[in-house]
Amino acid sequence: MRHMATEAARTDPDVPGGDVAARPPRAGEAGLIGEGERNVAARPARAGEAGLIGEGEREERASRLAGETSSRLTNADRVGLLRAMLSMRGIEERAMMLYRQGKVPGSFYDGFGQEAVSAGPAWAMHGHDRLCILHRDLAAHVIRGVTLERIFAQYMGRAGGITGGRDGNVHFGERRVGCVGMVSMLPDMMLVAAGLAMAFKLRGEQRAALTWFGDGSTSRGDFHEAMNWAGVQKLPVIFILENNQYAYSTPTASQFAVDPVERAAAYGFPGLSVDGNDVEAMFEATREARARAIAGEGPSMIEAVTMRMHGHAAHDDMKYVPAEQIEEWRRKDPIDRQVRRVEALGVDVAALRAEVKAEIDAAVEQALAMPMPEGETATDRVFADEPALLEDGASRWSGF
Ligand SMILES: Cc1ncc(C[n+]2csc(CCOP(=O)(O)OP(=O)(O)O)c2C)c(N)n1
Ligand SMILES: [Mg+2]
Repeated sequence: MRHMATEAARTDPDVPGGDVAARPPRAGEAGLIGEGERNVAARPARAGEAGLIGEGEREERASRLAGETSSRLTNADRVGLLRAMLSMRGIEERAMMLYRQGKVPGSFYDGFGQEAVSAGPAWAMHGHDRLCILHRDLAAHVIRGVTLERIFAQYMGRAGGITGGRDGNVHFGERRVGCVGMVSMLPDMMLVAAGLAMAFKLRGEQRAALTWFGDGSTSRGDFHEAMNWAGVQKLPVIFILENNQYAYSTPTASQFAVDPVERAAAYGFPGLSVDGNDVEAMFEATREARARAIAGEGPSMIEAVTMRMHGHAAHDDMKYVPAEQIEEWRRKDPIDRQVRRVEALGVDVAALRAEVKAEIDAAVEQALAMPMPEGETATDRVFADEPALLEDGASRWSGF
């Protein structure tokens, strides 16, 4: 973390006065890498640098981050982050009710308790960056600019939803705000993000791609392929490992014998562990990783340590999760934590909550009024008959 912070300060184009977005990337930056650089990239990170961390250090690192705020965030950013997390929780709670009323077909997946994992990183990305968003990362869609009524319409399979009723609930991505449609084969979006980053590198563009993936994904071959390619090519990609302690009913202890953060070092780039319930810590870690990426220093893996507070989906009563574990994590709720920070700034959080609730009420009404798709349109947009390019999304951070 410290190492990365120093690196970012040297190279960060986001620092006022350090704007390098307009100039072409220098050789060795986003272009071809020389042998010497390859050797640097290939050596494993030293302990205490990034990558190899012991249990004690991990705890120390998490507690150090927990009390910190990022000096790069204005008060408006801090409130914006809280607002995005409140929107995510409010939308998902309402959608769960709609599911129970039979208005959301299939099942419903939510990210209750993980709101900081998507909000912090999405806030740190520029509108011309690209995102591949996973199933528990709703705040990222909201931050990019997907409207709430379209999200509800998506959940309910309406014509006005992002997929227009062709897929249910969380399998979506809005290309018009720079997001790839969610790939359900996990973690194939790591490869898609690596591909996007490869394009940026080949074109010499200073842009980055980011994707989230679950702890369960780290056991898959695709994870290793993406990590390897990103490391070899020094791609401008950010991998966010969403460690929520379970992959369906399998706890992490049964998933890996080696800390997945250490694996990043094995592929030649930094991995770091962050308190995933601290939205500002997640923002700061991602901001630093993005600065590294667009400076041509290659990928980063950020492990967001968090907890899946609900079952895998609405149909899962998660009786395999000990009650004490849930209780312990309830005390670390990411929204409560950000509320405390924002209240300390003198912001009326009750008014903010009321504003978000009103927005959700209006969005549900609008979505319920939308028609179901016409049957004869079912095969439209299933295949890419005409190329439809990704467009830019919202860029929320005040530092851009
Ligand atoms: C290759 C593949 N195998 C199985 C599944 C079915 N599946 C969907 S989510 C999931 C659990 C994933 O766990 P994790 O990666 O930890 O993410 P989490 O659900 O905990 O956020 C599984 C097994 C899938 N989508 N893709
Ligand atoms: Mg998981």
